[in-house]
Amino acid sequence: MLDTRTQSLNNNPNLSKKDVKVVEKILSKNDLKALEMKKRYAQDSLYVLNFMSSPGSGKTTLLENLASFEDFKFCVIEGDLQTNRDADRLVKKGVVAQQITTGEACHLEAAMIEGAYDILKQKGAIAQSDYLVIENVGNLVCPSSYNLGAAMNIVLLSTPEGDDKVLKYPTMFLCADAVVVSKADLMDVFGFRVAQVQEDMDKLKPQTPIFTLSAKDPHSLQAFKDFLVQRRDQNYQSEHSF
Ligand SMILES: Nc1nc2c(ncn2[C@@H]2O[C@H](COP(=O)(O)OP(=O)(O)OP(=O)(O)O)[C@@H](O)[C@H]2O)c(=O)[nH]1
Ligand SMILES: [Mg+2]
Repeated sequence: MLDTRTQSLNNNPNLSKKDVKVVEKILSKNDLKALEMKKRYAQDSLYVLNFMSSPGSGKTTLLENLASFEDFKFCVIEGDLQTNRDADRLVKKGVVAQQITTGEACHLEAAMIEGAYDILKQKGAIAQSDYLVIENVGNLVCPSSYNLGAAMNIVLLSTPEGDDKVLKYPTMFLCADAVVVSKADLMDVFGFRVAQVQEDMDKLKPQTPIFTLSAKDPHSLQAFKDFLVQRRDQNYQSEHSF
């Protein structure tokens, strides 16, 4: 039984059968590793969140702000092409964070998570956390193709990026178990309409929760944090197949 991605690749006249086989092999290897990691998260009673968005949408800022909640104990795996800057920012907030530098790769893969996870485990951070947040490489395309075994995939869209992105980048927003509209304080400056995001998500993936947050307004974080706690209590597991 071929999944929908493979079917669409098979029907793509620009790809030869050989191309399709190669793509299938790489994806299935990552999927197997993601399954293995999912079992490890469960053994460690860890609820795993995969944060994805364009570069600069506010992923790390959101994590910095979540660090102030006492009932949200988390550690972080950071993905960037280069530098430890994001991990360093979180360490300053008292969060144990392990940086992965991917070099030229525009996404994280499950095998990369495994290495960083082992280090967090050695540091004792896994035992002390209820949540592991994976901050994926800033990119609205590639990370949506790689399963990391997370319980939830959370996609941020910041107001300066524009309210038309959901249907322009459907593969990413199809992954979303929740959408966060970030930088709400800039909404009027950029003429951003949350109603447009809602309308497009209703077409693409109805009933996906949408949160509107601003780093300038700590109260706006409360509902989002409560939602994450509730999802963990329910042991909600994403049904998205990558
Ligand atoms: N006005 C405003 N600025 C914000 C908000 N959240 C983040 N920023 C700013 O946006 C810039 C990028 O934020 P980051 O948190 O580094 O974004 P990121 O998604 O982690 O970026 P990458 O890791 O590079 O993909 C920083 O200058 C933040 O201060 C917000 O709610 N309002
Ligand atoms: Mg970041």
